[in-house]
This record gives sequence, C-alpha cells and structure tokens, in this order.
Amino acid sequence: MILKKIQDALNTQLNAEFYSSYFYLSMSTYFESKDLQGFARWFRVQANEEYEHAMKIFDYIYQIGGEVKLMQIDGPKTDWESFLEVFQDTFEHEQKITKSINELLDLAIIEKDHATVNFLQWFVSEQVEEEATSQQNVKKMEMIGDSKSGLFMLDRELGSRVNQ
Ligand code: OFO
Repeated sequence: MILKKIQDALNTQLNAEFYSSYFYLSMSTYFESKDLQGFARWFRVQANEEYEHAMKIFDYIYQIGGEVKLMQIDGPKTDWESFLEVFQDTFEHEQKITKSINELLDLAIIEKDHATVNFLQWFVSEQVEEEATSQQNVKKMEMIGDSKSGLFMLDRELGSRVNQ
C-alpha cells in the first residue's frame, strides 16, 4: 500500500509535469507568432513529451493502488524579451524539475519505498538528457547572436524533431 506522503509527492510531481507541458506549449505558440515554425515544432514535441511524463506518473500511482489527485495548473509565461530568453528559461526549468525529481527520490529512499525508487530511475536518466539538450540549445542560440542565417539554420534543425 502506498504511503500518503509518497502519494502526495507523486501527485505534486504529476502537476509539475502537466505544467511543463503547458509551459512548453506556450513557448510553441510564441514561436508560431514569430513565424519560426521549426522552433514551434520543437517545443510542441517537448510539450507532448512532458504530457507523456505526467501520464507515466498517473499510471504508476494507480498501479501501486494509490489515488490520482489532479490539481490546478498554473498559467505559464506567454511572452519573452528575446528568443534566447526562451531557451534560457527552458534550461532553468529543467534544472528545477531535476531538483524536484531528486527530492521525490530522496523521500522514497527515506521511506524505504523500493518500488518508487525504482520507478524514479527513468526520470533521473531522462533529466540528465533534458538538461543537456536544453543547455546545448542555449549555447547554440548564444553562438548565433544576431545572425539571421544562423537563426534560420537552427530553426530548420530543431524543426526536424519528431515525437518519440
Ligand atoms: Fe522536462 O522532463 Fe519532464 O518535466
């Protein structure tokens, strides 16, 4: 039987993943409005991935006999000072998510909830990848600077991202 504090923490993480999806969808709409369809596509795929992360937690809570509690999802930021800022926000957000996954894992370890410790391993690996990718995107945007052709090339590159 699932411990109430683990269930609550999983539900909080579930909400964070739904928020992530909403946050990235907001970035996607921002780039649509700037006619950067490749960037819009990349963030839309990212939003889909975050939804999948949320549903992994959703399914797991039921699998272990718990109860899913859906909570209000905060409204995401909808405008940015620059394209670079969007990518910086992405990296910063992923660092926050890593921290919350680690805290959840710490709790599962303290509570000796081995099933949840095992379940969270996938998220630990995923966060290494998510942070690396978002940091690479920031670096690429910094290299591009004010170059329109660089922006066009990166838009084309990111636009080739497909749903996994
Ligand atoms: Fe971005 O990995 Fe889930 O939140």
